[in-house]
Amino acid sequence: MTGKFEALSVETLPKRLGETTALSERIGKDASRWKVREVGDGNLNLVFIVEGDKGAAVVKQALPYVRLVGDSWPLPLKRSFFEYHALTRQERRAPGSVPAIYHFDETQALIVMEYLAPPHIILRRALIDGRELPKIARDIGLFMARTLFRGSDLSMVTRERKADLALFADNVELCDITENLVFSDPYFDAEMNRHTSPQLDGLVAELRADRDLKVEAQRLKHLFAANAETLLHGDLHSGSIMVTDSETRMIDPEFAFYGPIAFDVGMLLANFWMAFFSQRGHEEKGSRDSMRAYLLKVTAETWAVFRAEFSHLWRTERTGMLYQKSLFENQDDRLGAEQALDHMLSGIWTDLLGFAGIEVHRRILGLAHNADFETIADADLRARCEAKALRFGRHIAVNRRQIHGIDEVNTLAALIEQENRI
Ligand code: SR1
Ligand code: MG
Repeated sequence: MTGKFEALSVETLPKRLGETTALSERIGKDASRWKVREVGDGNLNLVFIVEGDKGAAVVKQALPYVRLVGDSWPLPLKRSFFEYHALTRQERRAPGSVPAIYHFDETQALIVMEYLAPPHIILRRALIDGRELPKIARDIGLFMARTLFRGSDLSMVTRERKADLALFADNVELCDITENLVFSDPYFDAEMNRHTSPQLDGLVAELRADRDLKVEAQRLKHLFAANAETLLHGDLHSGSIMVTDSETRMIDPEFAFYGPIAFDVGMLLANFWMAFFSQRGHEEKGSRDSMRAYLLKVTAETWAVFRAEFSHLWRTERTGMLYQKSLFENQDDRLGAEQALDHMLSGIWTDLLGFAGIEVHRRILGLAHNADFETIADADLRARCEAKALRFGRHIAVNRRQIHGIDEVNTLAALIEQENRI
């Protein structure tokens, strides 16, 4: 396809993409027989599943505005360019962890990619359903360690990393969404905010008047904006991951940019903790005790896998200009390298707690809520779950420098979850 950008529709897609060989060779050449469904349920884009005689593929197209809000909020099409380039780098750095890419059309802002057929399901949906997936901690922990290590100056040729940093620095508008929606809006009466009201009104007022919390949120925003450490996924929540019992794939990295390693890890763990706090709202068919225990185990295991793989890469692939081996191993100073690694991991730990706390807040107080809580129909019950998550988020964000291990965080989460107050 060439020419001016035009949004696809179920009706126009076969005609417009019928000549795209990367698609037709894969799913079947007779476009008149293609079956097309629009399945996008995210906040930003169109997503089509196209099935032909031979197979199926996904066509994802950016719209020139935020789908969730409408054309009153313009958003550049170039996010599709960043998503494409992030996916190709993630595939290189963590093979098999993202959908295969078949075709990219920059003008039409569309990516044709592998269809992850059922039983693939969005991870968030699976967690709401109470499914205990056996592989997610390991797969996501490895994905984060590999992409975040290999996209940094610990690994890359610094000239290449700087060129890449310049490329992704143009993803300004999507960073702007995060900068405002995640780090600032939840803490004042921003126009697009909403929360479960009136149940949470008192707590929301308390959080907005909480000076320590606001200062911490801004310190984290500063870190997010100023610490261009690695190529992030940028939006690694449980809605950006597709799973089966045996497979895990990360999708939707359109928010990709160079930022702090701890951001991806913190956002991801926050989504597990939110799933944990929301379980009380999904007990119509029986207790979720086992699911709660599973979710805390997943956070601990994800962090352990991340640490172990990051440490392994540190020892075996540290070829970049940071902490170079000539200063340590090559002088027979392995301990020095280990000391620097400990220092780095403890910095990531402290910061991820901050990012996680803030992510919890924005999903309950800001514009973009998540289905874990939103699908709890009883507003009083939902508010009780959300209030616990908000208190937990505040604690880990503000006290992050005094919290030294994941067990401590999970003990706190379990205690707060047992509390009986709004
Ligand atoms: C207006 S976009 C709102 C949110 O959706 C995306 O998934 C990101 O998380 C963003 O913050
Ligand atoms: Mg997304």
